[in-house]
Amino acid sequence: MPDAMVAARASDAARGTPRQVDVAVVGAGFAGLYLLHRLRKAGFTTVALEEAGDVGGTWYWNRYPGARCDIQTIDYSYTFDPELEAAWTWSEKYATQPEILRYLGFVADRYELRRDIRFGTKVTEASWDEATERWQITTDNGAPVSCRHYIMATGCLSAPKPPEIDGVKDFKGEVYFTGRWPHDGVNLAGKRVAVIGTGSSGIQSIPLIAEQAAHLTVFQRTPNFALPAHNGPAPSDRMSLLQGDRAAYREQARQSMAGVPYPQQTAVSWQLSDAERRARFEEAWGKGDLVYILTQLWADQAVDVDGNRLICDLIREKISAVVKDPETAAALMPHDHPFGAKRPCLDTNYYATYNRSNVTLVNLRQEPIKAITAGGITTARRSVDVDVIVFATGFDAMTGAIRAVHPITGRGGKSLSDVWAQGPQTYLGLTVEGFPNFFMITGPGSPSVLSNMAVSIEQHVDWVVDRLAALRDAGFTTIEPTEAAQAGWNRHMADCSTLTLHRLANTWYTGANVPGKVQGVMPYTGGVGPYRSICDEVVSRGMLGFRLTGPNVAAQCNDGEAVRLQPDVRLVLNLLATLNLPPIESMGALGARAFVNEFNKGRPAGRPIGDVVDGTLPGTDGPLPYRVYKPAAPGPHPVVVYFHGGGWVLGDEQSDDPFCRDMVRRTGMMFVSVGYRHAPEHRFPTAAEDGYAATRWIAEHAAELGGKPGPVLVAGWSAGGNIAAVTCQLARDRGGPDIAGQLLVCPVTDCDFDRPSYNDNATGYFLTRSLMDWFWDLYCSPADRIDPRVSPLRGKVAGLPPAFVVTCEFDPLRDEGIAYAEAMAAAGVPVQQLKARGHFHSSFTMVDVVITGAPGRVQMAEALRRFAGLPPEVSLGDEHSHGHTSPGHRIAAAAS
Ligand code: NA7
Repeated sequence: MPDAMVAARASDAARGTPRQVDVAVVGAGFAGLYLLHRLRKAGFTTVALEEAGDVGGTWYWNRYPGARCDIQTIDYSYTFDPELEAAWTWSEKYATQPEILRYLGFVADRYELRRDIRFGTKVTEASWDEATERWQITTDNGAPVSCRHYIMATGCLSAPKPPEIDGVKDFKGEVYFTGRWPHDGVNLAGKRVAVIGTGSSGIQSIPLIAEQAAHLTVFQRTPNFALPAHNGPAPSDRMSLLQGDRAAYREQARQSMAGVPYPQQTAVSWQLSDAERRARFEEAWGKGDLVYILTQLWADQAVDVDGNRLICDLIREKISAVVKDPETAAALMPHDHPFGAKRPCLDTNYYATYNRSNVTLVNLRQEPIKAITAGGITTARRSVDVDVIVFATGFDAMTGAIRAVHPITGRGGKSLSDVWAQGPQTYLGLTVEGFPNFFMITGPGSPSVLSNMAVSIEQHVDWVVDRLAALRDAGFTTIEPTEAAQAGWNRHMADCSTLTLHRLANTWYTGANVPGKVQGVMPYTGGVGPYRSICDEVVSRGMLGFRLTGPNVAAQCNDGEAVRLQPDVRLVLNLLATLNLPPIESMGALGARAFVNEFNKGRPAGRPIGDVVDGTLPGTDGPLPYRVYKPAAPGPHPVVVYFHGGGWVLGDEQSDDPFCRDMVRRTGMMFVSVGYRHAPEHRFPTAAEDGYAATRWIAEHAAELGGKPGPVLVAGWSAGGNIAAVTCQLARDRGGPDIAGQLLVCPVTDCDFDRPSYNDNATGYFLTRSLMDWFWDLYCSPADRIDPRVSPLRGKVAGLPPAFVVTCEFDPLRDEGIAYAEAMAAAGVPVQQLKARGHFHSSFTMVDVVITGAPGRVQMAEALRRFAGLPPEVSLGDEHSHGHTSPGHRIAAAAS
């Protein structure tokens, strides 16, 4: 039939009577198939619109040689039906594309899903009709569809990216895209082949193409980390875990960070010797498992550049051990991104392929492609004649399939492309404000591609279908997220993006692979388990952040943000809640001290620094212990006198060890942590007077301690912040010592419990109102509480050294810290404040756990250096070590 006739017939159909369904789904891959099954079981009428000729999604299109999954297949499977699990056995650890496609066909048959799928059908437009509260969908094949709910199950990597290279049309040979590989295969035997691109598709296909081709030339722009898959039967250790307790295995995957049941690593890299690290690495290398090597080496591997660099070095060693030509080996070694920040690959014989005489690597960093010509590819240095060009150049990921494929018009004629012009905005990665009854499975803002997709897909589908059923049962016909909820999710996304190193690489995760695309970390980096718990919490809090309406029911809108805490603070607090600890104040002072000591033992040691020296100094009534923390660089360094936290009752000169070490590394200054005496044995004003006496002694003996003579600085956290603040007032009033600046982190500044933060954060954030009550009772009689030596806010605040005051949103002490900063500023003291959003009282001292505290500590270090008259450089940790501007950071900055 001529094309024009087909088009005419299609457009006739498009004008026909719409087919009415409850739910229309786009896509019949992993997500679409499970959606159809669940929707049907929940009693909804449905249709799935699928461009391809059969089910499979990604696995329908990506048929290039060597295409396989790279999550172990026993994990990359549906888990919703134990009978389905029993009915299917995978033949390999990593199944091939044909086997996965057979599996999806098997699933479609088993649940008779094909009858609700319209194949060969592309959606051409989708619009929300306000009057009928339905989506109107037109397609290029068959009648339009009218549906109450519209669900995109379009996958994250389904819109291939154009090659963006001049001259493709001039090429006279064969052209293939890995993502659109011909169904009946391609004969490459005896041909000169070019592969452009070395992502997963390139790395999987190159060894097999090299075996067939007369000559293969690989055009590599960015080298990638690849690990041997060691494919074969499913590993017996994983199989026995699965078979031993299938339900528990699956549940652990659902609660895990990446959707594969591996535990959280606790050992940090600097606690392990070189030999121990190498042994762990070799074990991981031998396993051939991406999720294992990405998560099981050491706790800081994915969050800290130093911990990550150790792995990069070890992988580069492996590359140079395999690839014989040193120049080729060097070109294959990634240096521009942390391991895991760009999607690493699993391979079979990838690096060894470059030892073949019929394979050439062209390093496009040294000789960019100038053009594709009739006969081949011309770079800045050579022309390569080829018969075939294979583009393994990737996808417009995450948003491409949703945004670019067809116009989606929501409420008030708003187009999704316009709404997302500055980057995707979603609530939970599932919904978009202004687009009622519209859902995305594994959309931007969901863990999707940073997880085992099978686990994320099941979670998303279950959540969406359960919600649709609940809405229907309650008489609601529309659901839409609110502006506040969506803005909150975007802030949370930006907070999460500071947790991991993904922001430090130019990848399809950030949109950097598509010229002109707005950049930012698109998948949710906070982990599968936490994400699931947030989705569940949204439901348990009355569909928080959604507006629900229906013709015969009152509209419902419980507006608010799903997560206001920093992601790691949320994890810490949830963990503490599950421990069900007795309140510290119920333990008595001795019991509380024993508890805190025990608690601190479980925390990793602080990072290595130059030197740590213990000593004692003469206090007013006898010796006081101190601990000196020295930077690695040769001194003398300015001296910071530090006072630990603990409510004047708990802690000692070692208890804020990780914080002191971190600050020493960042400031390049020397910290002297003082062991002042504690209540109830030594009540007010002992701690204050000890603090002042110690500061005076340390200032007088700075040189002996290895520090720089001259003014000192003071710093402290919590009750230690109180002592630091008081010390500054006493030093001003008692003729010295000279103090160049004060860093007050969540300080106690006043005895008044009436400020809002004491009520807002009275419980639930570890430091409670009742614990503060107890501390005050042990330290200070009611009559003494207004004394400025314990309530410095009640003292004279003029003439104090410049201050940096840190307060945390979810801290009972927040408002008194702010009040002290404001009072000092009003009195003419130079004051800078950091009001830390989403943080709690311990955020900045839990250095090893609350990763999102790092930028705050950078600011503290900058302030201390400024007070000491040092140039502003501080060690920032991760952000700048790779010389990247981070898209994630830009978003985070914009959101805060
Ligand atoms: P990827 O991972 O996006 O890889 C695409 C590759 O193509 C990558 O090496 C790109 O280099 C390269 N590329 C893209 N455009 C060009 C141009 N214009 N010139 C030269 N080289 C180019 O896609 P894949 O299909 O391999 O894998 C996608 C995902 O599927 C994978 O991550 C797994 O999750 C499964 P760049 O790195 O951008 O410099």
